Order: sequence, then C-alpha cells, then structure tokens
Amino acid sequence: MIYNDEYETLPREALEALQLKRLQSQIERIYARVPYYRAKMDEAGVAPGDIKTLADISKLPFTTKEDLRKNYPFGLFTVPLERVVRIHASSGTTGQPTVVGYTKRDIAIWAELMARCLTAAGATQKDIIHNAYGYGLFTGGLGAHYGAENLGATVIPVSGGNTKRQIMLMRDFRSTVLLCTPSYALNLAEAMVDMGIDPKEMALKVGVFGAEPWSENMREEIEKQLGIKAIDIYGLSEIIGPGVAVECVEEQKGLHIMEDHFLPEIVHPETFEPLPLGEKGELVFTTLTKEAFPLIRYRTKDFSRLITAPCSCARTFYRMEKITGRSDDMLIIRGVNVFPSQIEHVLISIEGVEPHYQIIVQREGNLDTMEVQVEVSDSIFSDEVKTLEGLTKKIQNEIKDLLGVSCKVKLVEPKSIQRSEGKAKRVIDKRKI
Ligand code: DLL
Repeated sequence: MIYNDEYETLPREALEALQLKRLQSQIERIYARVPYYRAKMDEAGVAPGDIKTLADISKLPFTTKEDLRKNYPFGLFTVPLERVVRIHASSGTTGQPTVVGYTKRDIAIWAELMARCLTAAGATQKDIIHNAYGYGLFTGGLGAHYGAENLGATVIPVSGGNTKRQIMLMRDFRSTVLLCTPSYALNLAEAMVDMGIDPKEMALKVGVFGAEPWSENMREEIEKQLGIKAIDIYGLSEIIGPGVAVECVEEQKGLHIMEDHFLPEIVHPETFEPLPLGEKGELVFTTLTKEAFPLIRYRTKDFSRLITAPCSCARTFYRMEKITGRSDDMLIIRGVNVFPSQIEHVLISIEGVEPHYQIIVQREGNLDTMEVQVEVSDSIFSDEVKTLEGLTKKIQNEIKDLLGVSCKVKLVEPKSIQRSEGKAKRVIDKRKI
C-alpha cells in the first residue's frame, strides 16, 4: 500500500522538476530571511539565481552542527516565533542541545510523511499502534504519534520506560504495530519471556524501528524473537525527525527517501566533494519545503549510499542503504576504523551469544585497547571453562577476520549489560575521560 500515490510514485523526471522548483524557492526564502545564511552564501560567491539545475546545489555551502550551535537557540529560524507551533531539541553528546522549530504546515507535512512510513511498513487505519518512542523534546514520540493519528490508526502513546506495564498494555490492547528503537524491541522481547509470556502470542505483526544503527543480524534476531517483520525507519531532528526515509515491507532492502521534501546527496567524508550516485559516503540533506527551520546541505555524519534501482513496491524515491554508522560513533582502534554495527553483526551470528553487548575502549600506554563484553545464554554461561574459552576465541577470531583488529572478549552473565529504553549506549570510550 502507498499512502500518497501521487507523490510517492512520481516519474523521476517530474519528481526532479518538482525538487528544482522547491529548491529554488527555498533558497530564495532563506537568503532573504536569514542573515547568517546570506553571509555564508555571499562568502561562497553564490546567489539564489545561480541555482539553475539540481546539480547546482553543490555551489551552496554546507550547514553543520557547528552552525546550529552558533545560532542557538532560534537564530536559523526563517519565521517569527509567533508562527512556530512546536519546538524539539536533541540533547547530543556535547552539551548544547540542537533546537528545531515547526510551523503548523511543517507539522502537517511531518504527519503526512510519518503516515507514509507507517503505510510502507504495512500499517493501516485498522491497526493499534504501540508507540514506545520517547515523548518530549525527542522527535521520536510525537513525530510518530501525529503520523499514526493522521493514518487513522489507534495510537497508544506509551512512551519509553516501565517495560512490564508496556507489555501488559500491549497484550491487553492487542496492539499490532510496535514503534521503538531496535534495542528496546529486544529488551521488550526478553522481558516478555521473563514474565512468562510467549512474545508470539501477542497480536504484533510489524515493528518500525529506528533512531539508532542496527545490523541485519539484529533485524533477524528481532523478527525471530517477536515473530514480526522489522522495518527500518530513519530520520534526524534537524531535518524533521523520524520520517525522512523508510523501508517498504515488500523489499526491506534500503530506505525510500521522501525526496519530494528532502534532497539527498552523498559526499566524500573528508573532502566533502559530491560522490557519484551509488558510492558510499556521508549523507547530506537539503530540506525542500520546511518553513520554520529549513536547512541547506546539512551534513548528517551518517554513512550510506543511494540505491537508484527501481523497487518492486512502485515507489520511485531513491533508497538509501541501511546506515552502517556515523562518523561520531566510528572508533579508531590502532588506526583501524571500527563501527559498533560491524561488531554487532559478528556477535549476533554466533550461536549461544545474546544480542546484548558493550564495547569498552581504553588506552594503555600509547596503545588503544578494545574489549567487547557480550552476554551469553544461560546454558553456555554455566558450561565448562573449556567451552567458554572456545567461544571467546571464536568471537575474537571472527572480529579479527572482519575488521583486522584484535580485541579482548569478555563473556558476561545473562542480563548483566544495562538494557536501553531508547537509544542504546554501545560504546564506553574511556580514552576521552
Ligand atoms: O533519532 C529521529 C528518529 C526517531 C528516527 C525515531 C527514527 C525513529 P535524533 O535524535 O536527532 O533523531 O538522532 C538522529 O540518529 O543522524 C542517525 O545517526 C541516527 N538514526 C536515526 N534513525 C536511524 C536508523 C532521531 N534507522 C540520528 N538507522 C541520525 C541508523 C539512525 N541510525
């Protein structure tokens, strides 16, 4: 099913014409209204009239988190505050929050995009949607909520936390769709078993999971444990929140970007030169219709590549490959780039290993060391020392084979690693402390 047939299946030529028209008017508006952007464009020697084709976007300067910080809190808004009906903020890891604002129209568009995403995941008006994304300044809860209501489904605005109560409500209300982070989905599955409830007896049929990177193996694990389809949804507060891109249930392979509202680019992560279609690099977005807080060429720090091949679901929007990580999460261990999602991929493929892990990085002398702590199943944990040693070696070897870096592996007791209620914290980097 497609929520907005007219736009989601536009032939590429018409889509690109629409994107260009929207881009031009967005740039004109921003140039006229935001002194900071005007100064940046003047400095780069580019005027709104220079944007004659979509490729001309590369003439425009990038926007980064640093620009947002300098204009904290409302300096990049293009409308007076009286037209802003909602503010969200993401805490980030480095102090000052990133603040974003929405007009009534922005909220309406966001609600449509989220309704499109839920539809792509197979949800309809008939569904009961258990929304366990956090409500509050985080965009997950309210963003998904408005989308689910827009779809006409029944929303349970349960937010994060209080896991046992969530499970009881989910069971009693016969919820059919689960919205939360993938790590919380696993947490829920485990808690159900602890409560003596077979997850498969729930009425759940699909989950729409995002807000953090998760591997294909993690998807398999969630699908197996909960007996549902697990769909990936992507978004970031700066661009709108959840609903920038989503997988379709038909393929579950790559996330369709809502290209009538956001223009994607992939740039080289160090030179920031635009890369040819299909190459992997940093994802950059320009908003095409945002009123209160438009962004030009925002560098997301997320790594992906664009997939241009047609999709069996009939959507014409390009897909972005499942995110493998962000430059912020990338660990450099003795010169080797390591993403937590690669380690996750290895761990989950090994029998007896549970999908709960943490990576601890330290510096001993001048040498970086990485320790992977991972839970093992009850039966393995109580097994002989020899079995545990064998498993430790196996994990070490597989990580070494895939990443070319050696690490310590510590098998820990079931349930000893802290469970997440939102975005999981996978890495403890003691080098920075
Ligand atoms: O996490 C918005 C969101 C809420 C998306 C609910 C999906 C579902 P922020 O807190 O601003 O917004 O964090 C954005 O989270 O730049 C990515 O690094 C990461 N991220 C979001 N979705 C995915 C995903 C929300 N599906 C940052 N896969 C982004 C991998 C994701 N990473």
